[in-house]
Amino acid sequence: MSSTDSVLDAEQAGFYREQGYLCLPGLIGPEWIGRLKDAMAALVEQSRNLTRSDGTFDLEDGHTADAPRLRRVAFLDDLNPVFWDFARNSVLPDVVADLVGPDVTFRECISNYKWAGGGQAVKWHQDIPFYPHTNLTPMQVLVALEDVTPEQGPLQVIPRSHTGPVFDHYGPDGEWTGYIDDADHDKIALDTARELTGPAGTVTIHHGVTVHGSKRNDSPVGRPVLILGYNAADALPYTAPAYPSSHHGEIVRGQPPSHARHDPVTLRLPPDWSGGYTSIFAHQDDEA
Ligand SMILES: O=C(O)CCC(=O)C(=O)O
Repeated sequence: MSSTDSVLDAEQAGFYREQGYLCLPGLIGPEWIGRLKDAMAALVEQSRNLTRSDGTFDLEDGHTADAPRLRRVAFLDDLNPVFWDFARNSVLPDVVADLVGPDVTFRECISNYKWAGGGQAVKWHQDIPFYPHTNLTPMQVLVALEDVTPEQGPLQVIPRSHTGPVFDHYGPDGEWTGYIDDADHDKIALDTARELTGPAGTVTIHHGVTVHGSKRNDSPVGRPVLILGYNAADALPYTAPAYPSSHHGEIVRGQPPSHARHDPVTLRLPPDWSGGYTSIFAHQDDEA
């Protein structure tokens, strides 16, 4: 797929390189947001009769048919064509191409609902330990489907933490936890955390090494976000993906890679996800 016009200016791309994140308020217009919200609402309907989480639907405690409470739905690009259309044909892959392109690979499309009245916190973590690649270009893109205020548990990032180190996401007992142990918190400038808020359609992007998390949503308003993973096409994974949808690894801008590019970094291997993955919420809550 050929490249299209630049979306980001040099200052925005420079900010991402220096700070390891970017916040683009209201980047996605109401037409896309409306289509995506309809598709997300249809998934909530589909979840009503589920009584337990599976590899696709991740339910919060207290989920019932009458009052559904979702933490996450995965494999969205396979569940409804609107999500794949968005992942491939919206402005997002162009934004990613501006940061690490021109050749861009799609990795995954999932949603976090962060339900009103107690939606689960996400503990401090980095993404690259979940899916090591030959280089550090993998990034996560969050698209706010509703307005996000500080009360709803917005994404928080630690500026410049993408320069390292990469922390262990295993606990002292050697079990995968999916978060950075408290013992390492004094090595992270947590007091510099930035809360990324904005109107529906706001897009945030964070680098795979950026430390990030979000607080519990005790507000009466949900905080549904779509999460899309992309990377430079010359970043090749060497462990099983958590969410191997039919589009995982597809080139969405530019050309397929002829080489794997390596960054000089040692990454501890995550558990083998080839037998199935639940969600970061389940691991962090020790349910997995
Ligand atoms: O939804 C959030 O606030 C955090 C998203 C995230 O970091 C994740 O799901 O890995």
